[in-house]
Amino acid sequence: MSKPEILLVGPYPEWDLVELEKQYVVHKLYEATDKDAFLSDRAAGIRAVATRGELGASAAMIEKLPNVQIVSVYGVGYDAVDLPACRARGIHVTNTPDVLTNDVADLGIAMMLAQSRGMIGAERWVKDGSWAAKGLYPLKRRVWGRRVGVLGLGRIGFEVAKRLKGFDMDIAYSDVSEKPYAEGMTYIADPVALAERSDFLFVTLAASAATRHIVSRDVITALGPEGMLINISRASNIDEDALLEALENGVLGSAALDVFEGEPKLNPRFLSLDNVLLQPHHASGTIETRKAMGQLVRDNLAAHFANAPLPTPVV
Ligand code: 8YV
Repeated sequence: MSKPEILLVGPYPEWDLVELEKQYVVHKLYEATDKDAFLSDRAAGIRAVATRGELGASAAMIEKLPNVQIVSVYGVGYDAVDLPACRARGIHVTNTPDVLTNDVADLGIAMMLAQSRGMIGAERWVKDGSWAAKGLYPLKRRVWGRRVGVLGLGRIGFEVAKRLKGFDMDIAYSDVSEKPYAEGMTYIADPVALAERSDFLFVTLAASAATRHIVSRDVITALGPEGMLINISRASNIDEDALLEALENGVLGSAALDVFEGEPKLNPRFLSLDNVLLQPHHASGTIETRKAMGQLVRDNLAAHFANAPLPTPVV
């Protein structure tokens, strides 16, 4: 039997590519200079799309692929996949939940600690000789015992909160409803009220049209000049213009961000701020997790082509 043809939207690690190429003819969209011509030449044969969380699959792309049956996302977030376009054509969509939850939560905590204790600047202080020349590093802010808000108590938010308990923090959360598993945490429905009582605010909710700019100018202002915003979800959850303005004017104390509008070409205003910790969207970026994500992408594709139930369907 001939191998099914799949479209790979962005690069995967070599170990995944090797495995995919054993089962499928893989068309690498990211290598094409003229993407439209590349798609039109191959469109008829393509039966599956393998993409990444931040790359997704647009309505325009899906429209160009008349025989596509499944979009398999390497990532938990599928906000960049046009779900209505997929639903309209009966195209399945799968993602990679659970396998990345703990690593994403770990990076969020690391970002909070690194930023609050000024670890990046502290390393520079050692390496550039400031320690010897100037003496002690400026004092920074404590983490343990302080007030923290978690916006979105889903799988990742819950794992963040679990870790925060280890720092004896006073935890509140906001979500569409109170969660029965939120033991020892205060429920505050309104994100502005949540920000008002928080020293640190984690953004951990799945992005959708409904959550766009949920971290509004008002939320950012409520977090205040001593507050820190930590985003390990999607940039679209935050009003980025309001965030930049607040960071530049001291309306917000600081931010630790793994995701940006237009990434990887983020707004250059971020680069000149000294109250931000910037990360290259790598919260799920461990070898262990990425291998599990790649396996789950392949498991979903294999199940689809075997007419078996999909392990992690979204649609
Ligand atoms: C990316 C993510 O998919 O899980 C998500 O939603 O955004 C990430 O895990 C990952 O960076 C691979 O591109």
